[in-house]
Amino acid sequence: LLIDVETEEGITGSAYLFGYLADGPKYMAPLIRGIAEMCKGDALAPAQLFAKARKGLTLMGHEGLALIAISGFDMACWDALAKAAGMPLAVMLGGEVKGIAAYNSNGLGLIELDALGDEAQALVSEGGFGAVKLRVGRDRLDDDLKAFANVRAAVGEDVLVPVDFNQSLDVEEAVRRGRALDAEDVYWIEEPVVYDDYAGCARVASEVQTPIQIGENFFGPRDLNRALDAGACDYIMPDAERIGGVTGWLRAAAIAADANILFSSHILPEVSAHLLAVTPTAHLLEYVDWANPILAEPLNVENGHAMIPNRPGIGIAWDEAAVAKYLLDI
Ligand code: SMN
Ligand code: MG
Repeated sequence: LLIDVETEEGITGSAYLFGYLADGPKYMAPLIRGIAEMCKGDALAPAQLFAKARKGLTLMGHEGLALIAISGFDMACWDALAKAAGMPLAVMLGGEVKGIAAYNSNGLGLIELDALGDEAQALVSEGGFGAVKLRVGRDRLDDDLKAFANVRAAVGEDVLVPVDFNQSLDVEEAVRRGRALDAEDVYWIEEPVVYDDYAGCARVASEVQTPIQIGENFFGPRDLNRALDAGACDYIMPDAERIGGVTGWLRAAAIAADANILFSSHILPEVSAHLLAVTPTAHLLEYVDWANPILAEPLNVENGHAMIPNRPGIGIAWDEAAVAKYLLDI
């Protein structure tokens, strides 16, 4: 879902949200239009607009879809502000334009076991990545182990290989599979159980040696606090579209810095690169090329690093011909 926030001064701030479901953008668009209506004529002060939008929706609950919409609006507002200042967002936030260490997350889904090796090799060589993520949670533990072995054999010992269960296990099975994976060189185990079971995830984290990674489903910085209080994880990877855009991310980054916990990103690599540049415990950027078909200048990756573009704002501009081609009437 592409968002353009127009200012009276003529600067347009842009951001996009990942839709998750085929109908995802249809649920999100009316909320964003409502927020825009609420904030029309206000000063371009993102922290203030964030608070106003959140308060405006709070009687219906300010998490879930509401926070996704607020996050999208917030990112577009920050983009406009950085463009007005003539600075890349990272610079506007006190950081610098640089490369951010990344892993390639473009593939390695639940495909044929025999196809994983070739795909892993291709993912590592495009862009010189030092890390690549594998999706697991096949019907049998044995097939997860085979999947990992195939990827490891293809990429060699020096490439980091985190695995992602996408919440597919119950706590007992997560402990069983986690312990089996402890015998392998797995960089992290991501979302072993349903995203809001912090107590269950804490049991997995205490019984499994491999670091447990969660965070793409933190709805706002408070969820990060709750997860840390519960001892649910070793690493975190908030998603800019759920943590509260730029405004929410900065608050989450402060909490993570205090707790000294490594902070990666979840999808949305274009804006996440800027944000990781000012995250004290920055870890790895999740690189996906999913927005490339509609971007005039896609994010560059060099030597496994996502290169923050030296352009004002987030540095995204729509490829208008591609946008026209894919337009939905919502
Ligand atoms: C993921 C899940 C759903 C949509 C995008 C990405 C996955 C990840 O959990 O971490 O890449
Ligand atoms: Mg994940």
